[in-house]
Amino acid sequence: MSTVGGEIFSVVRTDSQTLARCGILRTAHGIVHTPAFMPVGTQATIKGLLPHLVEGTGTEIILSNTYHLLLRPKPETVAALGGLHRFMGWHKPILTDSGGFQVFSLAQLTRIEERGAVFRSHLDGSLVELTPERAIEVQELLGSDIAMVLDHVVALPNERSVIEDAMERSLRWAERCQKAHQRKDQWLFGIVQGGLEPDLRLRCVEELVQMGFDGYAIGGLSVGEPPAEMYRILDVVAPSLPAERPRYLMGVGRPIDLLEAIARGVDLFDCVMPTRNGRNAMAFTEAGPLRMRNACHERDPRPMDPTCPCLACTFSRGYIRHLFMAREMLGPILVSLHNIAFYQRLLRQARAAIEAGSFGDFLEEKRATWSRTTM
Ligand code: PRF
Ligand code: ZN
Repeated sequence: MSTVGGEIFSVVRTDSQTLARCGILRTAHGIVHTPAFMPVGTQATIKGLLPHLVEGTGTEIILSNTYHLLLRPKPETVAALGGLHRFMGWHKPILTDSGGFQVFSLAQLTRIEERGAVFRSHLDGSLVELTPERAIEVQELLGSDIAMVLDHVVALPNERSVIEDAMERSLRWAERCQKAHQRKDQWLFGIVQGGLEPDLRLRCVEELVQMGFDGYAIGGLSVGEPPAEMYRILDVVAPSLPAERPRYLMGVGRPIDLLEAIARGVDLFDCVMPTRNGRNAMAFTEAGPLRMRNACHERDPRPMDPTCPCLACTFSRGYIRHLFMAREMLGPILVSLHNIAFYQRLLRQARAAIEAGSFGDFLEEKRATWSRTTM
């Protein structure tokens, strides 16, 4: 089969009904089949799950966070212990986010200066500065396979002038990140900002592509806007990015959002939803979400999802409800595991539909099923 692209990424198949594509992403710790979903390991752990359990779901790449590891245990400590892969016992690809988003969502008292972001640690209140150069240094110390540039993220809705200012600062920071970046075994992705303004988004794409990154992320979405607004921006941004480079939609999202974005040409995703909701007793299933604390599960012998091959689905709904009611740690563990397995199976199905040239039909079917649920 003919392939498009080169060293980092090859498109192996394009869907005939949509802009969806299947690809191979190559990293220093192995390949990733795209479209791919990255479970989130914020603090160098996918909460509650051992690496082999995560691997058993079909996960080929995970995400971790510069912001958290910068504050604790510190990147120099991780480096002294052999880098992030050895530190956490995950030997497949890792992408690290730059801290841009976490500074704006978690840190108290943020001051954005041209030099960088100054914030108070959410742990001990100490003042920390994160410059583009430090964000790269931290990610090089962690030794992730893919590093992200430091960006300036603003909440939506917001004034155009605020969005424009943050987008332009993100471009200047991206340039500084590119200059600072040295590791030859680590890819560096640019991040497209520009809110819900198509012309700002396109200007940002043009400038980033001019600089030339290994891959391109779409940031600043799923930050308070309705899903339809996000899809409208993806319609503009995704096709304007170079076809032979991976496209990553940051922090998205619900199962349906992933499929809608894949149809628009996105290759890579991360989201806390499967693990966060799992810890909170919400299980994703083919038939819609289940709330495992609900009394209706008390004597239910069925697994959460009878079509799911995961380890958690060898147990009954009644047992999992009991674990949550008794506040046993196995409850959050099992539902997190199941939810990651659900996401990975969905992406396998999406890849198979693209291979078959029928992703449009697959998406239509899922839209119809899930519009009747709260997924
Ligand atoms: N920038 C970075 N990380 C992110 C985002 C962003 O805009 C988002 C927005 N959904 C999630 N994570 N650096
Ligand atoms: Zn399951």
